[in-house]
Amino acid sequence: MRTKLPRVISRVGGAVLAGAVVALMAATPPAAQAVTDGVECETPTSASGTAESYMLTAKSGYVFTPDGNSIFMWGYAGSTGSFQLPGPTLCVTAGRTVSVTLKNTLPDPVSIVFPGQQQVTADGQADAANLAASPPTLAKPAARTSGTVTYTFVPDKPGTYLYESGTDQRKQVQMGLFGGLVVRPANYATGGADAHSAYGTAATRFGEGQEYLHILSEVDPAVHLAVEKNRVVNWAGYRPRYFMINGRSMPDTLAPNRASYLPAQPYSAFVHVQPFDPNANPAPAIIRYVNVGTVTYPFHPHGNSQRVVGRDGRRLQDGAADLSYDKFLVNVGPGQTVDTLFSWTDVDMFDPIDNSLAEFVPNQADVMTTGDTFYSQSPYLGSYADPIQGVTSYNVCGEYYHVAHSHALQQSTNYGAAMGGMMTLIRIDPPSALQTVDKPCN
Ligand SMILES: [Cu+2]
Repeated sequence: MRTKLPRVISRVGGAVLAGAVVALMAATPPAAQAVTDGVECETPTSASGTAESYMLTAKSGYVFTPDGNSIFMWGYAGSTGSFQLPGPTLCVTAGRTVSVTLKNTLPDPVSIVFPGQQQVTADGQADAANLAASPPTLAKPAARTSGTVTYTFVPDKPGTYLYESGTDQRKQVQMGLFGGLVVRPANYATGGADAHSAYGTAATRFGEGQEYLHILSEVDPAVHLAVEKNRVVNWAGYRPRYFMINGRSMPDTLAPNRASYLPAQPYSAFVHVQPFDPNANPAPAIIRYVNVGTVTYPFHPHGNSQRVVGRDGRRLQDGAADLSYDKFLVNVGPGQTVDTLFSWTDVDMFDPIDNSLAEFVPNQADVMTTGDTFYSQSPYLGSYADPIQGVTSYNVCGEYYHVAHSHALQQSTNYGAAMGGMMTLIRIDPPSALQTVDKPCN
């Protein structure tokens, strides 16, 4: 975790991104609202100690893109009944029975397939693919316009998974029929040393309120327009123009959960961490990546590496041996999930000489101090003092921001316009011991 990022990348990224980040921070100050980010779990329609049920309704709606476009989509609505992208995040517990009832209002038969789950039943029968059907399907579909089907399974392994339509997948997954499935370890809620972890182990613990899910996807608006107008889709001309995290493109990725101006895109992709603090914050954040697109997305945060602890719902281990590893850029393949732990470690705040918390001087290459940036002008994280005269200081409490984005840079665009797409910001707060009374982090 203490590996420094390659400095050249920080420099190049910082130089290119500084202007846009300044503009974005000015337009979207996180200070202005209570930040509600991170995983928001769907409320089950019923739950007991051993089972929980969900209701998903396949329906159509529209999502907004930052360049003013509005795109016709299909999606799974949750208990609110409102169309949303992606579908509700289902947070379940290993060993407990999960039932998902799918109600279809779309003009095509649709289904749900749960990759990585075993012995899934559909309406009480063993679920199975039917590739001879028209359209071919990997799971029992709900009939067009009004069908219903109930899938049941018992997740046996904690980790990050996706769910998506198993029917006519090229079309239906592109149209938006997908969501995230987080399987928690059985001891998640019961406490103990390994509680609040991704895999029920101390090495995969993460901080309270520090859980993030990034569902990565792409949109070719021509496909969506064809489906909306009931025309034949020209798949030979498939070319995605929008790239999304949680159904949003930068800068909408920064807005909080359930931002009122994104009524069908409820999930933020903003990440908010504190530096590793041996006294106050002993666990890192977890970022769970899910790729529902057609190509690999090389995703990376600036400023620090991530610790890859799981892939496809499996902890990286070999018997007792921990096979997790630090990676600056994580390639998330189509259909794959990757679990990473992330914390801010570019901090020399614990002074071993006088055994105290020291002020943190960030590396100059990490600090954008060109005279008019959002940064406070102080090289000290944790200080809000002395912005130069005439310069507005945009930050809240001495925190700063790094971008995180797809390094396939055409995926960090909105219809070709740079500084959009599959991109977000990571906010790093000063350690609590360095926060000041008059400018507390919120
Ligand atoms: Cu970058």
